Amino acid sequence: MSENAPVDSPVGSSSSTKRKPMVIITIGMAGAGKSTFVQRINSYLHSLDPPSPPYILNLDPAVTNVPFEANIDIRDTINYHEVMKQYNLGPNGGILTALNLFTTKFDQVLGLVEKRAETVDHVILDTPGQIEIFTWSASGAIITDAVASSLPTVVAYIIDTPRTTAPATFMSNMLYACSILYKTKLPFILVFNKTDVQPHDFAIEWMHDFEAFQQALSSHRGTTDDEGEPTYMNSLMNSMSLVLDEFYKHLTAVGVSSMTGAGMKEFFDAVEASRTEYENEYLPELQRARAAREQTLQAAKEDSMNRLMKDLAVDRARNPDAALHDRWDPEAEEDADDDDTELNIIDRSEEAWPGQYIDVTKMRRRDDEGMTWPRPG
Ligand SMILES: Nc1nc2c(ncn2[C@@H]2O[C@H](COP(=O)(O)OP(=O)(O)O)[C@@H](O)[C@H]2O)c(=O)[nH]1
Ligand SMILES: [Mg+2]
Repeated sequence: MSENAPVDSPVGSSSSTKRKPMVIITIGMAGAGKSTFVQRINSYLHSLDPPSPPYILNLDPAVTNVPFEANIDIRDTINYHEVMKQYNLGPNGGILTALNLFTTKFDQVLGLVEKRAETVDHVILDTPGQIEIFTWSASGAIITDAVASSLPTVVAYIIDTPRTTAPATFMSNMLYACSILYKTKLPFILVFNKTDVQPHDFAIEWMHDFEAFQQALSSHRGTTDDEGEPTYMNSLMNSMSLVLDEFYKHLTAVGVSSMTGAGMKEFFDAVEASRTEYENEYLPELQRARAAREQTLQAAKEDSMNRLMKDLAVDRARNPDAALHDRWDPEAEEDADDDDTELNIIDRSEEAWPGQYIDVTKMRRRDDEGMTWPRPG
């Protein structure tokens, strides 16, 4: 903490010095409690003194009722049932396609979020129930990258604690979390939810002491065969627990109950710590990657320009007669219409958006109309 930070200064709260809001992306298996958790943090932030209402985005097109009031709801833009019908898809394909269609409009969503950045402290994303739809889709990656390059972002990985008490389940859940961490490279909080049903201390112990985890493994039914000998799964997991040990060092774990509201303060402490991590680690990396990309692009441009010039020179040397005629002739230009030489770029960004309903499911080519998609089987 720097000593000259304007902690108690009355001018510290003026809008010009306001910190950027933190974006919290909730990710987790279906039924882990993502939506309930979003509802809980929403009511927690409202109950603060002074209240600090968040800006909430619901990205689950298939949810029938969300337990919170979303500021932007994918369901306002896309009718998931209509998508399933039009594209002849099942539930998962429908959710994925709906998310893809929504992502084509995400720049506008981001614009709305950025507009509110002056007034809110938290932006919260609730993701579709099925984890893989968000974590392993192009649109999930586009949305994550878009928000993370605009605002400080943290991933809240929600875990169904009562359902992860078996060592093998625990490990697969941790491996999944690990894969998301390495994919997004964002600050990461493991949120052990439903602690009202099952306290999460066993998980903390396993994370801090891999010998305790290996002990649990060897005594658990599922990992020994009929004679009580460890199965191949057991030894595989034994070695993996050593690998995961490194992963655990990079994240924070908190226990919460979205039902009772326990652990909310700890969660937001972890969110604040993530802000520092984002600024010190993610942001420099992002800027470095951007600069590198810019440089590669510039180098490629220069390279192709150089080659073009070289080709031209060779061409002229080989064919001096043609080169003599190959120059600008002011006479020939005389009757050319000057107006045609300028390209008109049209800026449509001024067109109405806020609140406008765009039914992107209707954005199909004309000749698509009436087309029937082949059905397997
Ligand atoms: N006991 C308990 N149940 C919870 C808690 N959080 C969520 N649930 C329940 O878990 C189920 C799935 O929650 P939901 O938020 O829809 O999960 P999502 O699919 O991850 O969005 C619901 O029945 C919730 O009531 C919690 O902290 N404690
Ligand atoms: Mg949900």
